[in-house]
Amino acid sequence: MAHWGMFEVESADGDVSAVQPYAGDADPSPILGNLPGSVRHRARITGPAVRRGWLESGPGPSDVRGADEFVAVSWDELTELLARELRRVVDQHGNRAIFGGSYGWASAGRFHHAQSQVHRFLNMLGGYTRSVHTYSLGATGVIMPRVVGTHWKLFARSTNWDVISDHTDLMVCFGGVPLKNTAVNGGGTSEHPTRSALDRLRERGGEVVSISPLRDDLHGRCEWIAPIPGSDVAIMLGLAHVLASEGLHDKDFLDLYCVGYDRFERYLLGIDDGVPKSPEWAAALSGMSAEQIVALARRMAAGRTMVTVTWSLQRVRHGEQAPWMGVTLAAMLGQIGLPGGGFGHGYGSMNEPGLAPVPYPLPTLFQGADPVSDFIPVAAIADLLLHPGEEFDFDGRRLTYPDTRLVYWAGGNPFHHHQDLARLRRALSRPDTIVVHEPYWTPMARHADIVVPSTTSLERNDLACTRNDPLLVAMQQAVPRYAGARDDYDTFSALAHRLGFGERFTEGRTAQQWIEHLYEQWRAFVLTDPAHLEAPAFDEFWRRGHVRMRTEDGLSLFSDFRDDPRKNPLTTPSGRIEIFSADIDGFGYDDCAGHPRWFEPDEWLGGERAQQFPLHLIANQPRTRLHGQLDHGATSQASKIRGREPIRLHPDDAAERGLAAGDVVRVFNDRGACLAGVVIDADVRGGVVQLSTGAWYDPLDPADPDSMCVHGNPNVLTADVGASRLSHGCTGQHVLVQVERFDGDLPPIKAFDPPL
Ligand SMILES: Nc1nc2c(c(=O)[nH]1)N[C@H]1C(S)=C(S)[C@@H](COP(=O)(O)OP(=O)(O)OC[C@H]3O[C@@H](n4cnc5c(=O)[nH]c(N)nc54)[C@H](O)[C@@H]3O)O[C@H]1N2
Ligand SMILES: Nc1nc2c(c(=O)[nH]1)N[C@H]1C(S)=C(S)[C@@H](COP(=O)(O)OP(=O)(O)OC[C@H]3O[C@@H](n4cnc5c(=O)[nH]c(N)nc54)[C@H](O)[C@@H]3O)O[C@H]1N2
Ligand SMILES: [Mo]
Repeated sequence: MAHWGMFEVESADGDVSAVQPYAGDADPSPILGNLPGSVRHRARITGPAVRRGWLESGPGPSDVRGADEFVAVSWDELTELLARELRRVVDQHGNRAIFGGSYGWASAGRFHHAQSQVHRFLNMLGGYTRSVHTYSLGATGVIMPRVVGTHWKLFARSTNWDVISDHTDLMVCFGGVPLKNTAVNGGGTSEHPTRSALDRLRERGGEVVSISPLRDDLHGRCEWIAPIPGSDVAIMLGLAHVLASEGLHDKDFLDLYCVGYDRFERYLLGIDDGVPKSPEWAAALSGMSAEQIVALARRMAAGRTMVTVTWSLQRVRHGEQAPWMGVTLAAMLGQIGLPGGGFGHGYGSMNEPGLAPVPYPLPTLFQGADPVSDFIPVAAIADLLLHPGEEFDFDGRRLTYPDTRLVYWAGGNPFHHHQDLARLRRALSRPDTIVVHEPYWTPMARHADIVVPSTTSLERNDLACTRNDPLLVAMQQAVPRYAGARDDYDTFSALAHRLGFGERFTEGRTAQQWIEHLYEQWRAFVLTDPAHLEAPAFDEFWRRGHVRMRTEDGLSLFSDFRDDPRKNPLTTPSGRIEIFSADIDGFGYDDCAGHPRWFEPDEWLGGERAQQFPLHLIANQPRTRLHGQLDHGATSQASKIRGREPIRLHPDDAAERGLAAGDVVRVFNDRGACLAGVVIDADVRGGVVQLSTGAWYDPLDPADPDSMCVHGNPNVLTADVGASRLSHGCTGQHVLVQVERFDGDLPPIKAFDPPL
């Protein structure tokens, strides 16, 4: 099992030679094509390594990280060095000086999950400064609990795809329903139902409207509307204005199930600010016509309508507004909780939304509690390192960045996930020591002082399952461990023994004993469920390869709340949907108000900055891989152009710049530049270019933090600013750029060659 699906492998010479998708998966992901040859790829880390400057001069800030040589050390030396350094930092600076960063997707698998391992280890060490929320859902994770009492239930207990196929008349999809993203689910997935669910909806006569800068964000027949990126909230307000002014809004629903509609309506109608958020107003901002907006609003009110918002719409500045306004629009239609109506967040963002949940807890490695109270919103990593001691706002609180001496990373890649990589490189020069566990020489591993080689999931046994998939899977080791790589668990066990808490960390179990233990804990629980399907003893489970769990089918999001709002209130302060939040209003932020509203984006075609950088770059998720993982694999490499990441442009934008398909271009703004390979495509809106994330950062001059990336990583261009003072969510999805042909000698791609 991988995050992108279930499969079986054939192996030869210690590597994967072929991959067969699970027979029960009707729509397996092309990402599986990256696996053959991945285990023994030259980008693997062969053994423990320490940066030469760190080894020779000891811990301390350094601006040669990322450009230095490495010295091979033995595992015993590595354990000794690392244990001593952890002890030093804790004794001299306290546990809060350790940032246990480790945001990232590492591998599927419940036991060898790198984040669980590193957090458990650091908790037992006495704690660490941690991060909260995700790059995926930074704004949603803060705003939606305040609006509907939860954010995870929006996905885990979302309206089921079968219910949508059977009941929805009109699906209005902000951000489309990109099939490419449904390949992926955190922790894995055994089925991919989105394509067939949309087909069945249309066969029944249902209609789909996709509002997105890219036509291929919706597969199959649909009405494609391509407004100016970043204008979605204005469009939703325009639609809401039609509903309110034509009396098409459901006043009973708003009275019974919501609070604060009146406050919001004053804003909508322009009563206080003199600016009605009319279809004409929305048209001027979005490039849609006012007639189009009026007609769409009337259609939405005429039948069973589902409003969906992809996660990408909140990965921008003011990212709170799109999901909040999406819920508000759906509340005005009055169909939240009805089959096929209401609101959805993340259909086409991840496979999970629309899949039936498992009604019991999953096998989970206990991480313990963190004795340190300091934390940061996850996307504030560079701010943390650059501004120790400074105060910042987060979700109504005033917090302080601790003084970080040691960064401990296992299972993620900040050079994939973070914005403004030049700024990140400067931030990474600040701490005394950076430790990275990685199977591969990613850019993050190259910026480490202590490099700890990890196994990949193919080299070890594990258990896999997720909260919205019927299968609990035995992930069986496919190939022997590569060279000097070790399981993260073994590394942490050795360190814990050296530091005096080995027994507590391991509880005396080997990895295989842990897997069996986690399974048996789960099994004991499942056996108490009278409706459970199967729960064989461990040996039998391991022989069969998987067991099938019960799922709750046919869900409609918030139907229990709708059925009985007194018995099943939302966990908001009012128990209802907060169209107006008195709490947020009370924070007095200038970039997030008490109700959803339009804020002009920083990076968009409607603003002044577009005169300097006239193309809107969409830095979305890659079709050919998961983030930066296995960028060297066959599926990912097949999409590259002269080794560079493809950038898609509209034919008019290409013609204006004299570009032909297959050209290499320099993509740039005032933060940085990268090279990319041209694909010309009329399915991209004019004025928009699309360059997915995930090409490994490959600076022309590794010693220069501002160096051009020769490979096509869009995060050299994106701004490192939070969504707002409320959430500080990641804003990497949008950035303004200019593009010009690159006629110089093409620099080689060095990202996959190990450092000296
Ligand atoms: N511009 C822009 N930037 C974005 C986004 C965007 O939309 N636009 N999206 C953001 C989003 S939603 C996300 S989730 C992030 C993703 O960012 P990340 O999750 O950090 O990216 P990955 O490449 O998946 O990094 C996972 C790393 O774990 C390593 N790994 C795999 N297995 C193991 C293991 O067993 N042990 C250890 N120690 N390591 C292992 C892999 O080799 C890989 O390098 O990116 C964010 N960045
Ligand atoms: N193949 C693949 N699938 C993945 C991942 C991966 O790396 N590879 N990563 C997974 C992860 S961790 C996450 S969090 C999810 C992310 O899920 P999302 O954030 O939803 O995914 P994206 O592909 O970044 O964006 C979806 C689409 O939104 C559209 N869009 C962007 N800006 C705007 C806008 O202003 N308005 C409108 N209307 N549309 C806009 C873009 O055209 C884009 O294709 O994807 C998951 N799925
Ligand atoms: Mo994500």
